[in-house]
Amino acid sequence: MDSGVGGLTVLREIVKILPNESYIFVGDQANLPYGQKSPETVRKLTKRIADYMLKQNVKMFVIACNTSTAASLDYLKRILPIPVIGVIAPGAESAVAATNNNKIGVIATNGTVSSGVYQRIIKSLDPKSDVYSLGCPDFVTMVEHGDAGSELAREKVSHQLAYFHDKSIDTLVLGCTHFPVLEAEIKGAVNSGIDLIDPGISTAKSVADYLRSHHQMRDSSQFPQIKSFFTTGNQNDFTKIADQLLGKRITAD
Ligand code: DGN
Repeated sequence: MDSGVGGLTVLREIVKILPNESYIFVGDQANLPYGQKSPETVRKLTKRIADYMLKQNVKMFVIACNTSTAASLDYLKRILPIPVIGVIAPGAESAVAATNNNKIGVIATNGTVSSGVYQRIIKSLDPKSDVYSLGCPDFVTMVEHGDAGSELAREKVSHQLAYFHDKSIDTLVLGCTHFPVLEAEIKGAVNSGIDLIDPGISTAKSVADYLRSHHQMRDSSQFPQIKSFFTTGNQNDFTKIADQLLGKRITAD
């Protein structure tokens, strides 16, 4: 699940390494953005989707949203009878593995930044690291409006990311699942030597590792694979952007 279409960037990575599984994706666009809401509200909204997923008999719940992960991963892990995987720990681990100078930038929603979860996990893995976090809520709106690739997006992204110019970071975490959609703009706005970390990639590995080690990975011959997409918002808006992100036409309910 995600608050909108951004989580599809995580789904895309999971499907790449687990092509035989079936997937149900819910984008809570009626309640987007999550980034400005209180942790309690985000927890309530995420739980509502988790309850829906349980009714569909899913074997695992992936919170493909950093803001929801920050607000509700620990809570949902405690109360749900199925494994729950979030995107922050895998992203933080990749950043720590990638950095050479221990200076890591994180861009995310204001909710994720003020939770301090990236900072906490990165510091627990590498106490010597310096973490510079920046809230970029406008990036989410641009992605939801399909503005990625436009001149306006390029300008806004480079204006915001100027914050990092004097920070000497060598690694930047795209700490919101909407941000990989703006990868070209982000790359153009920061020094060329900076490694961009998409937590979706390491989250996909965590999902696969869990299923493999618990013998829950589906064999291709077992069942037909199903992918279902739901939005709590407008179906046309959802599919227009989902098609671009997934590179194929989908229908959403
Ligand atoms: N895509 C979500 C995230 O990773 O934090 C948040 C988008 C939003 O709802 N503001």
